[in-house]
Amino acid sequence: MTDFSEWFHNILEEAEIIDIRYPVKGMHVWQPQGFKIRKHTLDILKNILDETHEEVLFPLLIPEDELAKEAIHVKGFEEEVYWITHGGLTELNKKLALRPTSETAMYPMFALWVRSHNDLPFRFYQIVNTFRYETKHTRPLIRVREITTFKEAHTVHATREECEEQVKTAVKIYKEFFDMLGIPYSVSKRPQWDKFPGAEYTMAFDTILPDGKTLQIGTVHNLGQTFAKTFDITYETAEGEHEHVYQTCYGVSDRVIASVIGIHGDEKGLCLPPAVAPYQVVIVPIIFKKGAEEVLNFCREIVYKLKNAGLRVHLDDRDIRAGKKFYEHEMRGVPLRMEIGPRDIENKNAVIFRRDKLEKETISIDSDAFIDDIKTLLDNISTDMKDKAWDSFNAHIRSAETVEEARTKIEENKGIVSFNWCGDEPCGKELEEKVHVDILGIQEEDVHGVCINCGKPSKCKTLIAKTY
Ligand code: P5A
Ligand code: ZN
Repeated sequence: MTDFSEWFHNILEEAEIIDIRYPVKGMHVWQPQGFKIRKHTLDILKNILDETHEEVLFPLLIPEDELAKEAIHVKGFEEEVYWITHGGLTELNKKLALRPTSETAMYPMFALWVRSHNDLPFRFYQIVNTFRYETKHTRPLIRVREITTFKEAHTVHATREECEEQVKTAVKIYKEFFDMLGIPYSVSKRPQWDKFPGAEYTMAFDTILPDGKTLQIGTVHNLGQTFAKTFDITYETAEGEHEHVYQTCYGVSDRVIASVIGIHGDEKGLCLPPAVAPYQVVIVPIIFKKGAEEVLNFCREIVYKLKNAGLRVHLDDRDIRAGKKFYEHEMRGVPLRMEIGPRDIENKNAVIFRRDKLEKETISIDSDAFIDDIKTLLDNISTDMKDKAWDSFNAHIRSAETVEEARTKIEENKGIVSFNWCGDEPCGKELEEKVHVDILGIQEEDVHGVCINCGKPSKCKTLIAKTY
């Protein structure tokens, strides 16, 4: 992949995922293929969340005074908020914000809902669109002004310990989610100057795209009692006293889908993990004039059996050349293709093509055992794709002993470089300037060494990268 950006734009168009021609900057159209990938991705996430969270749906509009209540939060978002000022021709006496995220929509309601310690903890989530007037270069799915797939979770707890525990749980949840998609990640604590506005601290997931730049694909924030105090969210303890709650929130976006596309794709186009592929198996009948109907009927039977086994299967019986079909399904990233012709039926075989390895093999379809073989193959594809992605990710993480070494390593092949850093803000900002990178965050605390920039004792291992 010589130019990732170009590849990414082309594949979104060719595979009919997103149409970027919508005439508002940073806002795009999900096409049917893209929508299916999105749906399967969300289903995975919802399955995990539904075990411990409840889904809710809040309004899109937030009154100005609520948004403005939490000073640090509003300051962080002031340049990114879209405002509604009119209803028809009438100027509104209270402006309404399009949610950039939903803390200030939800928390006034939480204040009404939380009563006693018996109500806690709360764990809610919603999947909605949010709006951010991004001023940096917009890119489909990666930096958009309408985030169409914003999964935000918000939790409320009685104690600081429980809140802290929830941050860890949320990190586990996202690890499980990304693992199912085969997306590699690093988890680090963002520096104080880069945390979510209003949070005590932010844990962030970053992945590496094929051009070596990192993309923040998810964040988990410990909000402490900041919002609880602002919105007066209190509960009555067992002893009848009123205490402020502790909160967390965590979110992922369209960027997850961008990562699935970008990380697994290759020169032939998409390569989708079976978990999110619209079709996991496509069957291409190899038809000659004689015996066409027999082949088709045989294929229909195979489709029926695989569908019954819970797989997403499609019979491509269009009247076009098989080669054209192969090209198209490869480009669209279908994990497995089965080719069945008269010969195969005779020999009770099928030719199987694995999209990830671009390899063909022959399997027996003599008995229904082939159904389990297909399932095993799909599992192997998932595992192999994940391993390949992690190998590439790990190859892009290197350590440095000096600032010069960090700079060289970043310039040579981007990725992530780690080193000892004192943790002080002025030193960190100087480092960012010197190496032309961003500090992603702190990975291990209690590291004993010296800061590679200022020589002071170093308290932590830090990750830097060129970021999206
Ligand atoms: C957590 C959920 C929040 O908004 N409030 C509720 C918290 N955090 S965040 O870090 O600001 O955003 C969560 C994730 O959304 C992605 N993201 C974006 N994706 C596409 N386009 C954008 N303009 C955009 N902005 C943020 C990031 O992955 C981020 O981690
Ligand atoms: Zn330092």
